Amino acid sequence: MAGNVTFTMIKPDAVQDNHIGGITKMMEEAGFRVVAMKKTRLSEERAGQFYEVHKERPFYGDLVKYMSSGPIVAMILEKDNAVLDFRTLIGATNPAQAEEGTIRKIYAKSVEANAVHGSDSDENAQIEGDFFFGADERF
Ligand code: YYY
Ligand code: MG
Repeated sequence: MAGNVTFTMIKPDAVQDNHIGGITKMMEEAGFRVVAMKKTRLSEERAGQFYEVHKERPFYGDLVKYMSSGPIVAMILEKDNAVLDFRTLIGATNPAQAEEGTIRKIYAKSVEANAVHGSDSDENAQIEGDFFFGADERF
């Protein structure tokens, strides 16, 4: 059965450009409830840990630098079928391939600066949420 939470980050460019509100509004209007929310900045070491699954990929070094280049907003979101419905809401990794009306189509600047992260499985949603939030930060 599909789980009911996913994890997202609003990435540094979108935070820098004052799109926290616009992006969060799209999430809420799509039926997601904010369970946890935090503005923070990842060190290179923490960003490296978060994206460890991509360690062997050619873009890993740049991605880690980018994700630690400025503050991000981390969130746990709740909705039925959260992981898949959220991937639909954000659109393709490469914004040039993202559907009209998706968060990445509207806010992404490039494949790397693609506005938001979204978990790719229920298991990773749990792991990624736990990476940022304790039990007393979820409501
Ligand atoms: O899950 P998603 O964020 O859509 O893409 P992933 O394939 O997991 O890659 C994570 C992250 O890495 C992506 O959001 C941007 C960056 N990236 C990149 O900079 N260049 C690529 N060719 C692929 C991904
Ligand atoms: Mg991914």
